[in-house]
Amino acid sequence: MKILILGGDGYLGWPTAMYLSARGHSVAVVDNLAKRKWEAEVGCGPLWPVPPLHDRVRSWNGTATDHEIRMWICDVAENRSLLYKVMDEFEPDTIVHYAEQPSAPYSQMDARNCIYTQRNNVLGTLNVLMAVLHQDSSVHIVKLGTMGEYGTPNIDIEEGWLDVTHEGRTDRVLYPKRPGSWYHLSKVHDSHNLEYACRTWGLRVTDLNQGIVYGTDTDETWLSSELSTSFHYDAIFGTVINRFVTQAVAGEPLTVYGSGTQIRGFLDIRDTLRCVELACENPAEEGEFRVMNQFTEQFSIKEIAVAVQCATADQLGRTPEIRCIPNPRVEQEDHYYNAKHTALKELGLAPHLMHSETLRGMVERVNKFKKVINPEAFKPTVKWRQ
Ligand code: USQ
Repeated sequence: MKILILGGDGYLGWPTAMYLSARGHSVAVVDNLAKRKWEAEVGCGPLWPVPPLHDRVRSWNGTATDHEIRMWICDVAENRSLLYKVMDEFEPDTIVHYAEQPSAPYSQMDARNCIYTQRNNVLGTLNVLMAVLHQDSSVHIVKLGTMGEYGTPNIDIEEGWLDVTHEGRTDRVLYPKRPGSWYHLSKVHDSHNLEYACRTWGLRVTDLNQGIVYGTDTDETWLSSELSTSFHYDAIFGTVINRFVTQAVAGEPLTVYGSGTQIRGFLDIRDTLRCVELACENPAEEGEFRVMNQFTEQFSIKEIAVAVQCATADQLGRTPEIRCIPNPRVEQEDHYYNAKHTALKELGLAPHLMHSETLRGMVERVNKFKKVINPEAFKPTVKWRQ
């Protein structure tokens, strides 16, 4: 299958490209290298060096393997005509769309970042829809959405759709969304635009509402340090488990926001790749807007902190402190949470669950870079109410 990966320089985009390439798919990546600019803007960077995309592609194509990944530098949100050219030249069967600003705190920093995030994400996705319509409307779009689109409703979370009975009549509607940041809202807008395009133009779309990803490596990143993917631990781009592991290694307190009773869905980075593969290999029907909730387990933030604390004690022989700090975000801390997530398992996902061995492996890997950890980067500086 020919798979075009938009956002191929990112934490997930790059390992996805290698994973699918290694399994015999013809893969091309597109990126505008914006993540590296955002990092420079907020003064943070990945824990270990991440070679430029050109070098990683060269390394994958030349020295590391027999496979070839093609590459285009293109801003999906700003350069629709170049995206059309890429589509005409590569003629993908499937597009995997990761090319979005992925950070909730970044989107909450100020007016500029709020508007930039929504503009970049919403317009980028619209351009992808137009590019498919321009080239071949049977191309399957696999779009990375987020579990945060749903928020924390007081009813079970379904996989994208809800059967509603009202005043004696029933209908199947998009599940109501109540997200908690400008970033998460941008993905809600994407979902609505995608569903409309399926209904109106007969496009085929899979929206993968992904939970919080953790992990440092995949089978392909282990092949060579030149194939590494980025690992962030700062308060803007670092996700909670990756941050807690780095804080624990640095001997700093684990920063639980608020009571830590808020519950989220999580998954191992290796499962992200498998889920995307399953979505590509089992495309949505013509005109179908298919939604799958992409996470494997749900935990409270406090449970995560305790698991990282135990793994650190086992691995390094010392117990990090867990510290509840005032929550910089506006989010429910005590709430009901039961999110369905059976669709990907039914397609064949066999999850890597969050065993202590996985966390110990992360601690071991991060510990090799202990000296370059910048503790200043742990402090949450973005406050939702300001
Ligand atoms: N949290 C802490 N301490 C920290 C960092 C975070 O307690 O030091 C808490 C937050 O308050 C929040 C939870 O951990 O309740 C998750 O925060 P996060 O920064 O790990 O994740 P989030 O902002 O929700 O966004 C991340 C990714 C995003 C993806 C999303 C999936 O950055 O791209 O869409 O996870 S989900 O959260 O399921 O929507």
